[in-house]
Amino acid sequence: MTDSISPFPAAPTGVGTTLEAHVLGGMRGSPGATGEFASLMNSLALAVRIIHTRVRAAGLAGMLGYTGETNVQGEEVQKLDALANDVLVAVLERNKGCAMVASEELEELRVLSGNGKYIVAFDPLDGSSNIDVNISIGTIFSVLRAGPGGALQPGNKIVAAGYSVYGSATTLVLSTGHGVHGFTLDPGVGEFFLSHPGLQCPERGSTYSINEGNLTRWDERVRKWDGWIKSEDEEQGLPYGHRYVGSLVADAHRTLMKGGIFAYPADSKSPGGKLRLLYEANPMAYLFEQAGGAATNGVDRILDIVPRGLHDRTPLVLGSKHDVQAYRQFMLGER
Ligand code: P6P
Repeated sequence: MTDSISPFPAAPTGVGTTLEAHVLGGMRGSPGATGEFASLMNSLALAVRIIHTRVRAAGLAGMLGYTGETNVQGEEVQKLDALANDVLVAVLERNKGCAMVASEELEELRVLSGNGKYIVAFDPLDGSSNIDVNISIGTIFSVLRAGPGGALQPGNKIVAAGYSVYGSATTLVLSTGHGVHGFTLDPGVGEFFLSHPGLQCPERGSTYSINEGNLTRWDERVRKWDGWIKSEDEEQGLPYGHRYVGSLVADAHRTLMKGGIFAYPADSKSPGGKLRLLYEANPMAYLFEQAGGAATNGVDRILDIVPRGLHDRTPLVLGSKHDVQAYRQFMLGER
């Protein structure tokens, strides 16, 4: 039975698949699974649910605005940034499967009391500049196995990644290595229910997402690509429409769902790129590849970059395989 609203068949009882049931279902095929991984996924979902309530109530609870502190990135810390970070650390501290965390808001790696098997890297609240104007923001995370490399492992070692979008609905997009699945929070129940099973990034899209305000700061090859993608050429399906929210989670989510390309290139102001490798680029790259898309720094695969520090930055290009490949051709001077 498919009801008139949802494109997905509702369960006979009208009760959907919870995130917990979905993750546990995925574990059935893992001999020797201890449940530690599933428990970690549920802890992350709990943290997102708590942050959801704080974000929704922020305007009423005096939680908008700045703390007056500056973080390791040199950015003014918003009250909600600090709160989201505290929620994630507290929830993961209680989950003995998490050995340590790396956060945009923490200068150093935080070792937790549990000697668990996993490391979690996160941007607790991405899109800070949009918090006070009620534009979608989100939490981004990736999970690595604890090992010699600590948190400085390349993204190809990631075992799970996800992001939430605190938008018109709160959604959680997650991959544990078996495709990408979207869950929508039912605030009345306080549960995430499977709403977008098997998300696939279309082979090609029709929008490009980049901060055009940086045009004069880009490398000549980026400017050439930018001029090409907005040129009038019906045969090549151009121009693409321009969409840019300024929250990575929002721009990436739209690109994952509808296809197209998101790019935050290096520029004269941010010569190494603006976005952070460990807890923004890597989780997004993992998700896009799991969904059949692509993610590069313009030339190289994001997931193959070996981090040198917790807060490394990188140029980031995410999107449909066709569109990312076209961008790469400009970067290689092939177009
Ligand atoms: P700009 C938000 O502050 C953020 O870190 C990402 O979420 C977003 O993609 C980017 O910065 C926006 O940067 O320079 O376009 O405002």
